Amino acid sequence: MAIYTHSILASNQLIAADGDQVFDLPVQPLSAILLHISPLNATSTIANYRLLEALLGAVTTIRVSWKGDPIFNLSGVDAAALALLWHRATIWQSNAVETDDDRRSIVLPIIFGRRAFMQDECFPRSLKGELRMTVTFDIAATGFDGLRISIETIELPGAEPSSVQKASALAQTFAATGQNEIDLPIGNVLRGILLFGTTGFAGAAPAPSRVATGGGRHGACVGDYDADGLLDVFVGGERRHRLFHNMGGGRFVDLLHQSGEIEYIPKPGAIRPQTGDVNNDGRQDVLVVYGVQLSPHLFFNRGFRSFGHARELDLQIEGRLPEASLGQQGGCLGDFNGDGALDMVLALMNGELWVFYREVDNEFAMAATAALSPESPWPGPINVAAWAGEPPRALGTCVVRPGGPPALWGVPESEAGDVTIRWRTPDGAVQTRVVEVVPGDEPKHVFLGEPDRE
Ligand SMILES: [Ca+2]
Ligand SMILES: [Ca+2]
Ligand SMILES: [Ca+2]
Repeated sequence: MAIYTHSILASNQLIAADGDQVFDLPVQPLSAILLHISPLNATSTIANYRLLEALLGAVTTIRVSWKGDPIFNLSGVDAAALALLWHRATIWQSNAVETDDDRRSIVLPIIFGRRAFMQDECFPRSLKGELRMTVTFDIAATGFDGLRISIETIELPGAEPSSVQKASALAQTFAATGQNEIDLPIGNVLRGILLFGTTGFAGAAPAPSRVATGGGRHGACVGDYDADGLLDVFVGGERRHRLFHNMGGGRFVDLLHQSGEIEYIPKPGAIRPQTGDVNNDGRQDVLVVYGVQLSPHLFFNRGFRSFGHARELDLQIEGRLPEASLGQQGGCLGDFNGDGALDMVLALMNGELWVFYREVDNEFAMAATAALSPESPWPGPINVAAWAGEPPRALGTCVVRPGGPPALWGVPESEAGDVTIRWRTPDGAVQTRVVEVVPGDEPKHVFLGEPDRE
């Protein structure tokens, strides 16, 4: 059994002066460090209510070294780019507005494998004092009045990693346009290169998007509701909802008013919609959950982005689980028992968690799934599409992320047989797999980036 330990090395520690701060790291195998940076803005100067980049600018360097040998050596901005773009880890940002202190703070993850909590990818056990973290601050340059930091670690006692991820940066200033060569590090297996420029966007002024959600809080989900291969977006909101149809070329048009009952049945107060084929007809449906006193709503997609209210699965109409009408903290769709039929989980306002396993006629519902393997050479997300039947009918595009939930396409009995699953890898190559989906069989699983597993 794997054990995870969470330690707090520094709690809201005041950094009074610029320069190096050194912390001894735990001796247990180390998976991740969370660095919480909270600047002080005691004068409440609005100019010091800074964006992420300015806040990260207060951290000149984060260096983790073993016996003086650097394992991780990046600036705050580089570490954030690595976490966001490579690990796909969220950088938590919190905002505080107090009478005399308006400020933003962030939590920056530093991960010693491709992901946190991986027993075979972390920094191995060390002796006390061997593994150290040095953080260099330049608070003066940012204009903050001071800075507080917290440092937390995730350790995996007993882990015997076979690899550890090191991270370092190569800063390069290009004097001329055209071809430029950069010497890459030697001596280690190179897992990847993250390239980003600090002046590359000088000429591109941000322009407002043509689509807008309007006021209030919103939640959104993507789905290919007309199965044309382009991902559309349903936005559920505190005040109103939208359904942005993807016209291609980066153009979206709100076509909620031409999308069937999903236009007028969902009420204001939706918090986090979800997409999924809940009736295995090969068309992507929508679940709307509410932060206000309403039961959730499910909408079956008739194809062509036309939705009908799934009355037979409606908790309120069916008189099931009256507590759900007090609202939900959240909800999701997923095949939690592996029978090929999407199930629904609701977290109710009273804290209860309910799972609704969808009943299927046979032991299994007909479905094909695709997941991006954690071992995949591509960090994702990757768009993946499926076709079933003869002639082939598009079942729509889905998005998969490494280690994330699989895309699931239901297949109706009339279209039993070969299901073609197709995706494009980041190098531009199109990959195709064909699986056979027939009544009574278990769902067929395809793992992207892992050719031998099925
Ligand atoms: Ca579409
Ligand atoms: Ca459906
Ligand atoms: Ca299921």
